[in-house]
Amino acid sequence: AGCVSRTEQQQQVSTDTENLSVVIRMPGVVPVKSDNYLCTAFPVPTSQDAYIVDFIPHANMDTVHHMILFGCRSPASSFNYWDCGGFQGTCKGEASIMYAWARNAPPTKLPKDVGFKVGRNSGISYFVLQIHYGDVSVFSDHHRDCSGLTLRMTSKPQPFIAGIYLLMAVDTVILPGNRVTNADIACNYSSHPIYPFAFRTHTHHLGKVVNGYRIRDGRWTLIGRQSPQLPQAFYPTNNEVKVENGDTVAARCVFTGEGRTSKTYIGGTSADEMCNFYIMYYMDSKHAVPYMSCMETGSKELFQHIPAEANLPISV
Ligand code: IYT
Ligand code: CU
Ligand code: CU
Repeated sequence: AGCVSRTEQQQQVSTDTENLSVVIRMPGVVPVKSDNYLCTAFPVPTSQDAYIVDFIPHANMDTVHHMILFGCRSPASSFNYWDCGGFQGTCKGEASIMYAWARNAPPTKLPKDVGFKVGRNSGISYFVLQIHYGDVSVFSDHHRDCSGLTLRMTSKPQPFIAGIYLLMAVDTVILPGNRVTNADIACNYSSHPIYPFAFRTHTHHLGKVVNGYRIRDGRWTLIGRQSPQLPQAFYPTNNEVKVENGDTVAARCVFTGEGRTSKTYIGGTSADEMCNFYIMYYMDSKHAVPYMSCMETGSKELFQHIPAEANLPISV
């Protein structure tokens, strides 16, 4: 869908001196196997600072399982497109996730006056679009796919900067047959206030539910909870939860080892697991920090107070 010539398709449409639209699409690809992950890169079209203020997906529901937009200094490959499911990956060095679209999930909207800052100063010189193609049998007619998205950008400084706080477990081991394994993550927050407005969960097949919280004076306030078996998009947060200096940010992933005959570790393949809770926030642009992460294991003492809902399943 949406395939036009390469020159036409990867276009920048200047609407006036301030506003710019960038169209990022797959260059007419034919996935060759089910669960193919393909990536394409696109340079940020300006060396000055620019702000992404809206994402408009162009994805074919029949073929695309999910797509993720990353920002980085340089892409993992200089080809038109490449297989980014395996060792090659998306970016050379650090990658930051800015947008996720998943089949059957509502699209994420940035709040008014909020933008993702890109451009050489921000360390984001390239966009890398990753598309997970699901069932490949729809390509038996060899048609080409040009799914992707349009970024609406402006050079006008935004009052608030969007950012991502990633909580991830690094040392979880799930024992075979074990009915419940919790992966607990927590970090003290010691920076300027952030205002979470969307969240995304990610595990592989063994994840049942993932919850994220702010803890203040011993009180746990839910930022978001979701089943990672539902489409892994960014969902709006349940409450307006401001996170500020002195708070703790925490997450729990609930896994089951049922159906496995050996230990499952954190890793990149679908036989491994991951435990991720992404918080998309905005922050006053005066002291914007666009990317933060937490990889500390939460203590037993802290997590004995986690609300019981954290272990309740979500129907899929
Ligand atoms: C080991 C793990 O949990 N990897 C996650 C989180 C992660 C994301 C990014 C780690 C790093 C990153 O630069 I961006 I280091 C992970 O790979 N998650 C996948 C995608 O890579 C985004 C996911 O779908 O959430
Ligand atoms: Cu997918
Ligand atoms: Cu993963």
